Amino acid sequence: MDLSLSDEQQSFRDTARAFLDKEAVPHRIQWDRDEAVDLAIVPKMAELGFFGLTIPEEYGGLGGDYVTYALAMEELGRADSALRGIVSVSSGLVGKSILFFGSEEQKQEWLPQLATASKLGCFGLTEPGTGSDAGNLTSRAVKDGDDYVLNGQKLFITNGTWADVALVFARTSDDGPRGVTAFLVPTDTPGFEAREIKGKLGLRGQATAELFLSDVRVPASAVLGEVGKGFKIAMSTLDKGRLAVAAGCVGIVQGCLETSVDYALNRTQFGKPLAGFQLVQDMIADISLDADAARLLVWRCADLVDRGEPFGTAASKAKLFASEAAVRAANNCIQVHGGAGYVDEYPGAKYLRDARVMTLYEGTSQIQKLLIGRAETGVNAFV
Ligand code: COS
Repeated sequence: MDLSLSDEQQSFRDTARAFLDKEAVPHRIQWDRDEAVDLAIVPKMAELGFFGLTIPEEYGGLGGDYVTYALAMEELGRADSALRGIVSVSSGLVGKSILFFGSEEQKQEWLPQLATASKLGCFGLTEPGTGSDAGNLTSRAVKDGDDYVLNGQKLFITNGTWADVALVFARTSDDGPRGVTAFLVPTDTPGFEAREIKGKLGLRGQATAELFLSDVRVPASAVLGEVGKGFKIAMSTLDKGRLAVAAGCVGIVQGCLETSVDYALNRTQFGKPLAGFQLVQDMIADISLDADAARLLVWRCADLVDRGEPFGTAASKAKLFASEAAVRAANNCIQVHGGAGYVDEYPGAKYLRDARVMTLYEGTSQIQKLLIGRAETGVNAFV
């Protein structure tokens, strides 16, 4: 399905796919079993432009559009969602926050490094006590002379143990979401500790961590944007993050489609290929429909971003549909494969385990529904 993609967009997608088919797909099972991707792939991905895609050229990026970004995220999701997460958190959530809310000095300092992945970032919003209710976070930042001193804990932080800089959201006053401020914290600051969380169902190749902040002292110049505006930074950045998650999910669905078709054509039962059975075609048709529908929602959202139109609700719709579709498609994929689908020699099992978190992080499916419902009715169900 190539809906009016430019030559440059198609070319980036083709190059990305060829690269990932060579450098990631053959290794993803081992990375998953080892619970760690080989980070040697990160600079190679950066060279291709994955990290700098939508960062402007003046800050060391490619200055690309969001449709191309969505294509890149789709290819990463098709190859290995663990890699997609590294990119979309470091250059997406962290890089975009700095790009849109940072001072010129912060942009000059961090963006060229994030665009080339010489440094990685992590996004410290979620806490043990606040997941969906992010505006109630309890980590604190107290002004002390020209500095701020941060204390608190963050949970389920992608890239947490790999990151060089953490975008930490902490409370500077007791005013709910309006009392939250964003800080750029180098992870080698004394008092900052990251511990990897093991035993995840999926995304096992990706470092997910718990962060501990004990009297972490940063200068006032570490504040990103304005004091008390951190929640807005988090929310508007997550709108774009949801687009990236949704695009990655399209890649999962696409991967499920390709492997299911391949298996159905080559596996023979009752004297004919599985593809000749109507009930197998039924499952493949469902995966194909999910791929098209999810991709169209993603491209619509990316196009809105590129045209400077409001896109928050479109991002929620794309994320809601694509993440649920990814789980559905992975289940269908395993069903097409029968017993073979249950072992990781075939990609369906990993697609399912990786897809499962997509309906949870960056806003659960229920949060997306309430955001869509709020946009449609004007009634806020969160109060
Ligand atoms: N862009 C910019 N500003 C936004 C925004 C957005 N998308 N969404 C909310 N805001 C602003 C509001 O305009 C409001 O500003 P004012 O103080 O000027 O009125 C402020 O932020 C508070 O907004 P709201 O009242 O909606 O806050 P809530 O606490 O009700 O937020 C939800 C509710 C559920 C929407 C929010 O907490 C949320 O998205 N939760 C999910 C968190 C999440 O995705 N976690 C995953 C973390 S990364 S794995």
